[in-house]
Amino acid sequence: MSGADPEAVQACARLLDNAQRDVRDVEMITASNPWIDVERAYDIQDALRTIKQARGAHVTGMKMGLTSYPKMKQMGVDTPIYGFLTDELAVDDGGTVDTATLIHPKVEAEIAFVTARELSGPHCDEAQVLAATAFVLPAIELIDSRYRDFKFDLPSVIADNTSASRYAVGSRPSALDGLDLGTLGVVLEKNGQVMEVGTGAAVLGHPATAVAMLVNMLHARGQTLPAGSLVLSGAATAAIPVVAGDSVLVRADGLGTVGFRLR
Ligand code: OOG
Ligand code: MG
Repeated sequence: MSGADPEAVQACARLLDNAQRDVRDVEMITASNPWIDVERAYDIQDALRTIKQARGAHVTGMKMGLTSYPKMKQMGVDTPIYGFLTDELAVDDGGTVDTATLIHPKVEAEIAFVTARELSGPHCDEAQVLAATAFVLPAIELIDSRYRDFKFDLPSVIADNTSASRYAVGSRPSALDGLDLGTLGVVLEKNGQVMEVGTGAAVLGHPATAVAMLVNMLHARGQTLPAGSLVLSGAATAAIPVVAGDSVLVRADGLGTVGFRLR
């Protein structure tokens, strides 16, 4: 944490953790903390992870964000970012999410990877990711920025663990043989209606490229992606708002479906 006051980093992490637990939005964190650049923002995210682990949460994997043109355009931020996933965020395929625990949820369609081997940077590429992939799954990410009106700049959203809130993956793993993730189509439905359509190509040209970018970004912070990691490669569609009573479903070509309901 060179260059930043460790206590200030801790205080920011606690503020964001409390906002999530209290289901209360807060002002974008850089507004009152102009010292937070991208590096300091990842320091805050690391501190947030430590706080959650100390409370008993287990890290289940990682997520990439803002890897797709629909999302960059929607959020007005144009650099990919990463966050972490914990068991507390996991929702069963076919399960239910309680909106009383959420501020202003949105859902997006993603492709998830599960790795069989450790991956490390700095030169990880799409081929290495594909060779290390055990299987892929269709995924829904539910994002819920802790910031008022979902408005943030790049350091703020990184500090807030890239809006991570819930995720669900499909129940049927698919091997990569015979799949072209670069052209695969994904459909996001709400209450039986198609809301957004996308393709793997929307995610940096190929979702494995997003995983490789994650590995190289982790390397820059002295970390690797352990074997057995689940990685959400980033939304292939824009995100859509959801409220209690909605049900959402993602269909991905050749990968099957995943869905849940909000109450
Ligand atoms: C940031 C998280 C973006 C994705 O898949 O692009 C993200 C946000 O839009 O709130 O998870
Ligand atoms: Mg996402």
